[in-house]
Amino acid sequence: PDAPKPAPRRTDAATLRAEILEKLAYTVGKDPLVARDHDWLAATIHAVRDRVIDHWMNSTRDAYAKSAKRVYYFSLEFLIGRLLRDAMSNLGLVEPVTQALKSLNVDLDLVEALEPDAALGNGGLGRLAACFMESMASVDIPAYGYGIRYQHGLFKQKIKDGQQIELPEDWLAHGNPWEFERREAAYDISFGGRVETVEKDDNSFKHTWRPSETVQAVAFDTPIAGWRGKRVNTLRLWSAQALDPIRLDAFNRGDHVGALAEQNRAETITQVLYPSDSTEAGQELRLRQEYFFVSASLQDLVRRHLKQFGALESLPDKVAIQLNDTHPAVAVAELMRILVDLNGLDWDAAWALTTASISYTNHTLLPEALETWPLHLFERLLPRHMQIIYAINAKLLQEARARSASDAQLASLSLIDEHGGRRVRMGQLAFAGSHKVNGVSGLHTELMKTTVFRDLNDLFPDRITNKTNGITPRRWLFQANDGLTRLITDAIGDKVLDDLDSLTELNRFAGDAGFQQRFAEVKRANKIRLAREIQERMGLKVDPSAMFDVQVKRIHEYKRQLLNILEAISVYNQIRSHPEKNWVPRVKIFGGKAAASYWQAKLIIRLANDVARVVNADPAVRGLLKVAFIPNYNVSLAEVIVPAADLSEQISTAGMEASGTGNMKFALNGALTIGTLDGANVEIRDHVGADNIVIFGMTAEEVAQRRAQGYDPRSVIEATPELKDVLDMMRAGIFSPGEPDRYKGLIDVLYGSDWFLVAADFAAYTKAQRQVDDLWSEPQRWHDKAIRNTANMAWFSADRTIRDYAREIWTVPSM
Ligand code: DL6
Repeated sequence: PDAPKPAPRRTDAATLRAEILEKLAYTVGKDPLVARDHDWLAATIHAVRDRVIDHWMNSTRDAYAKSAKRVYYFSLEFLIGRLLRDAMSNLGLVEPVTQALKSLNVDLDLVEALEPDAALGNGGLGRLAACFMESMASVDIPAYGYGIRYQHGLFKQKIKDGQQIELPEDWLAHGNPWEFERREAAYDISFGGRVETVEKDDNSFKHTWRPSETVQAVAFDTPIAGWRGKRVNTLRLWSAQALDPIRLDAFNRGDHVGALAEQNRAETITQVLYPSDSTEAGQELRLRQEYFFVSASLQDLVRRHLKQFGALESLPDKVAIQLNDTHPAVAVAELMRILVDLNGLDWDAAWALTTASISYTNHTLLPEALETWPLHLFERLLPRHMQIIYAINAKLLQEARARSASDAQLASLSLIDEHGGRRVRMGQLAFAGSHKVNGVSGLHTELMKTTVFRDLNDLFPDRITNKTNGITPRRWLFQANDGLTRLITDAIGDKVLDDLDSLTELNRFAGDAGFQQRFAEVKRANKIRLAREIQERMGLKVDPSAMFDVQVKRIHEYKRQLLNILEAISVYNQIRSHPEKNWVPRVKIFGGKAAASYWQAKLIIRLANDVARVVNADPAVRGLLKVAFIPNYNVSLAEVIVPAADLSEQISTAGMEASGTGNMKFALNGALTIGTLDGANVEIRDHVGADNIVIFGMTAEEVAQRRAQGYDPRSVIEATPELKDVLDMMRAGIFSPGEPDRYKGLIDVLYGSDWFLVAADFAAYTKAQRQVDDLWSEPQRWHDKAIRNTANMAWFSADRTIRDYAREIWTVPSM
């Protein structure tokens, strides 16, 4: 702590120019005369990175010197996207770096577009983790993110003949200048084998795990800079390596392939991200990934704690472990193993420390996404953990019995599912091992209490708490929407950059004609940028004066992209049959990936593309309706799409979207939402005002009732001629010439069960869309509402969310 601090580096353009040139020569090894854009990118990142590192070291020292409590965010996914703009913006370097590069005839915009997206996540859950990392640094909480350094992130999506093709992603192909390998921070991670139990003198038992297989977890650290560089935290990602990278004995015997086999087997663990989102990924490899990163992270934080504080009894005073979903839930058993087996604590003391340190966030109620593992698999891979889970379960059931739980209640809260094949329930394990369990929106949290965790909630009524999600305004407003940010700071001053709550002052300008015009100009410029992107990527021309109506997110039946497409087809029919009407020109923009094995979702992508082909080519439409499915939706593309949207589609079946965070990004950037009362849409309505959002459809309660009553979609479809016409067209092969059965799978499900109530909400949705058309036809009213959306979204800053976690779950101070 007493070591000298590095002198702060200068941040003027001339200094940065000289440093970029130096990095180009001595780090990248290139002469500026022959340097290519990739080389300039690497040189720029290295120059910026030096400044990040100064803050990083100060932050790390500061946490140590203050003996601060640290937050450890355990997540199997971090969907971070690009880091250069984030780091420059948070450190106030955008202007000088732009100037420095300009003086070298290099265009920053061109160069930064070459940085690969770090796509170590699937969707909302992973992006939330990334926003939280930035926010924790911004509100000055010492924190580590712990996850996996996947060699290959989320697949690249290509659309070929209208269909999704998955291609491998290779973000590390050109190296990663942001990361630091820490060979010294490596841990052994074991699997398999058996447990030896011996009775000790005091009649207690000592359990020793004799694993059959061990690999090494090696740390790679990435600094994550908070706003104004106040704090820089560490994202520590683990990579798997064989203990003995090349077994020399085998190698010397000439068995070169055999010698590498062990290495390959070990490295497989961190090879790829599971491309599943809200769907089951039940593979042994997935469980290995989960245990691998959890064990490495716990060993790491326990080592750090012991080194600094000497004893484990103070663990919960200095350590808060947040489990992002159930993926890291095995942490409960692993921490118990570390405390009891490796450090000799007695069970009850260890349990008290474990539950006081750990807390868990639930992100879904979809039954197929609630993780369970076949008992035999769990036992084979983690035999000691299985014993620990049995012991935890025995105590839990004992406690429940003592409070006269019924057999049905015991069965529901047990960590072991006894229906069919026996399985370990990770949600119940995470719940039992945590002092707080949170949902991610008000509605979702209430539903947790009445559905999956009803019986555990009865037993521990103070445990469930709500922490509505948030997004970082730095990436999603300041960086992504420079034009709007300038307009806002011109109107209400720069203070908004540090105090987002002051955005509410914009309400004063909502009706101001001059402000509305400038607001509309910013939106138009963003739409022109997106139109250019669409033209370049897809060769499709779209008109920036038309309404940009956007639904971008993972493709899932519950998110109901299908409802949106069916409505678009219905509008197409009406434009053709009533050309005389005053149709509002719209561009329907879709984007999102489907899990590779999720056939219905892939069919929905195909339908969107087929409909686009027909509608876009039909002269009778006269350009009034265009449909664009933009391939390979990712964080960087979202940064271009979100600021350009007029209308944000958040139309999930009520009760099924835990929160949503895209909904927040769009509203903050001045899009109006058309949505159901689901997830955080409910709170968005409360904040922006019911007049400034278009809500339609069944509530979560009505959905539950309707399903309970026995819903008959066929009768609904038959009573809704516009919908029936659309389905008849699909059946006739209008969108799939020569292959009328292509969409049979979608149509049959709609007629047969329609679990997601597409048909039931169709009429309400079309009505709401016409309401949107009417509003669009009155630009002043539209702009007024759009401005009020931006003005009232500050509450959805991830800084607010993180402060809530800090105060109510982690008990750490925040700024
Ligand atoms: O909490 C982040 C995000 C929510 O905004 C989405 O509503 C929710 O669907 C998503 N959940 C998952 C769960 N997947 N699994 N397991 O991605 O979390």
